[in-house]
Amino acid sequence: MGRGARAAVAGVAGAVLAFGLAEFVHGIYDGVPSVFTALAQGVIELTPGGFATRAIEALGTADIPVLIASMIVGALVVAALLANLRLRSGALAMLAVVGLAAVALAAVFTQPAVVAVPTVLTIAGALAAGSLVAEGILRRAGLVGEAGAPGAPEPPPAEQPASPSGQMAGVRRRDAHSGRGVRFDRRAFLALSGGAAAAGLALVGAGRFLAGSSASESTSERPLRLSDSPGERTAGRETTAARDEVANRTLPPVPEDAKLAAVEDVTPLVTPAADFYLIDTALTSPRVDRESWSLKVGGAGVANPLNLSYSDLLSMPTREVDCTLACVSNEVGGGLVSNARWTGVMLSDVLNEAGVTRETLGAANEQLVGRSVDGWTAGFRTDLAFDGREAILAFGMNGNELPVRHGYPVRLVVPGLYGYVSATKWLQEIELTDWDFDAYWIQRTWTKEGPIKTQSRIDTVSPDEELSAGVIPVGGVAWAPHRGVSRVEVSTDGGESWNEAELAAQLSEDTWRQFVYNWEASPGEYTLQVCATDGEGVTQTATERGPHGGGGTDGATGYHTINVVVA
Ligand SMILES: Nc1nc2c(c(=O)[nH]1)N[C@H]1C(S)=C(S)[C@@H](COP(=O)(O)O)O[C@H]1N2
Ligand SMILES: [Mo]
Repeated sequence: MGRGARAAVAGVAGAVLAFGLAEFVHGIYDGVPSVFTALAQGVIELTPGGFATRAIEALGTADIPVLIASMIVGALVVAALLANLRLRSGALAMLAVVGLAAVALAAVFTQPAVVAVPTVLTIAGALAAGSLVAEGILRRAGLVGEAGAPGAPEPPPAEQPASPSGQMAGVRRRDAHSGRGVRFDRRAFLALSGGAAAAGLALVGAGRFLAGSSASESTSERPLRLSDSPGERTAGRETTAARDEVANRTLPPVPEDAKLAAVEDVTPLVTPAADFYLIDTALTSPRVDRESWSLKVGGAGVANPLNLSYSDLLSMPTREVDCTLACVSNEVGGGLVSNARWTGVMLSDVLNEAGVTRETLGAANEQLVGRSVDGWTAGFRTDLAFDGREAILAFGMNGNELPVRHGYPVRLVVPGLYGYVSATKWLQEIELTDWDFDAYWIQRTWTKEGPIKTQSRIDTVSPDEELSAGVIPVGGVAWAPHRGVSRVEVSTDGGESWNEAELAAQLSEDTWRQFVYNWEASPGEYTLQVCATDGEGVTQTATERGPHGGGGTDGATGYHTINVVVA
C-alpha cells in the first residue's frame, strides 16, 4: 500500500468516525440535526432546477438513494484527499477541517428546530475526534512525524525490535512492503483504521435506529379528536359538544355506490394513509411539536395579521373534505395520485379572520404563498381560496391526525391544483404577495399555475398480463379534481373504437371516480386504452407527453395504454 493509499484509508476511517459521532448525537437528541441529512438537503436546494427535473425524470423515486450514495462517495473522497493534504501540511489540513466545519454548520443551521450550542459542540467535537483519530493512524503508519512538520523527512526506523504482538500500541517495526524505511505496521494500521471505521458505522447505525424509532413513534396513526384542544376561543361558548354540532361539518360515510367491486380491491376509493403517495424535498420529514407550533398569516393587504396556535385553529369551524391529491410529476398510468378524506379549517375562514376578503384582493396580494417549517414554498392565486372550492388547512387525514410524512401538524389542501403549487406540508406561514414571487419549484422552471390535468388509469389489468377469454372487467380511476368526471371510455383496439365505461357515483367533484368496462374478450392481442371527460365536457388530451415535457413542467398527457394477450 503506497503512502497516498494509506493516508486515504486513515482519512476515511476518521471521517466515518466523525459522521458516526454526529449521527449518534442526532439519534439521542432531536435538537441536533443530522449533519448528513442537512448536507444532502443543501445539495438538493442548490441543485439547479433543470438538472433536478431531469434527475427526477431519469431516476424517479430512486433520485434520493442515488443522491445519498453519491454523497457518501463524495464525503469519503474528500476525507481521503484531506488526509493526503495532511501529509504535505498539517496547517493546511487543519484549515481544511475548519472549512468543513463551516460547511457542516451552514448546512445544519438551515434545518428546522436546531438547538445551537449542542449542535455546534457536536460538529466541532465530531470533527476534532475524527481528525485526531486520523492523525493518530497516520503517525502509527509512520506517514507523519511526531512534530508533524510539513515536508518533514521520514523519521528514522524505530530502535526497538519487532515484538510478536507488533500491532500493539507503542511498538513499531519496519514495513516490509514500503521498502522506504518508513515505520509501518500493516496489521496495526489496518486494525486501527478498521476499528475506527467500524466504531463509526456502529454509531451511525445506532443513531439512525434511535432517530428512526422516535420518528416512527410520531408517524403512528392517532385518531383525530377535535374536542381535544378546545382553545381559548371556545371558552365563552356553551360546550364543546354543542359547538361541534353547530360548527364542525362532517361528511356521511362514503356511500357504497361510489365504489365498484372490481376496482375497489385494486384501488380503494379512499387511499389508506400508509399507501398514500409521498412526494417532497425533505430527506427526513420535519418533526414539528404541535404545542409550540404556530401559523403566521400575513403579507400584503392583511389587515389583521394572525399567529394561530394549534388549538386556535382547531377551535375554528372544521369540516371534512374528500379530495384527490395529484403530483405534477406523475407519469400517465403512474401512482403519484391518491384520495383521502381530510379534516381542516376553511382557508377562507382563516383569511377572513386575518381581515382578508375577496373584495380586498388586488395585484399586491394576488398570490397566496404557503411556507413550510423547512422553508419550502408553494403559491397559487389567492382568489381560489374564495371561489367556493373547499381549500382547507388540514390537520386530519382519513379520521386520524395528519401523519408526519404528510405534513403534521397542518398542511394545505387545495382541490384542483397540483401539490407543487398548493399542498404545503408542515405549514408554518401563509403570506399574501404579488404574482412576481416565485415559489420553490417555479424557481426551478416549473409552470406557475398548476391546475390538475384530467387523467385516467386502468388498474384491474396489468401490462402483458395473460388473460382468459370471457368477461374481463377493465376498470380503474379517473380524475379531474374540482371539475369532476362526467364520462370514461375504454378502447380495446388502441383507440380505433371506444366503449362507454360504467361509472361509480362521484364522491365529490374534487375526487377521482371509479370506472369499469366489462369487456367480452375473445382470444387475441389487444391494446387497452382509457379516456376521461371532465365535468365541463372537456376530454383529456390525447397527445403523449411526459410531465416535464413541452413548455415546462405542467403534467403528463396522453391515454394510459396497456397491451394484453387473451388466450
Ligand atoms: N413542505 C413541503 N410540502 C410539500 C412538498 C414539499 O416538498 N415540501 N411537496 C409538494 C408536492 S410536489 C406534492 S405532489 C404534495 C404531495 O403530498 P403527499 O406527500 O402528502 O402526497 O406535497 C406538496 N407539499
Ligand atoms: Mo408533486
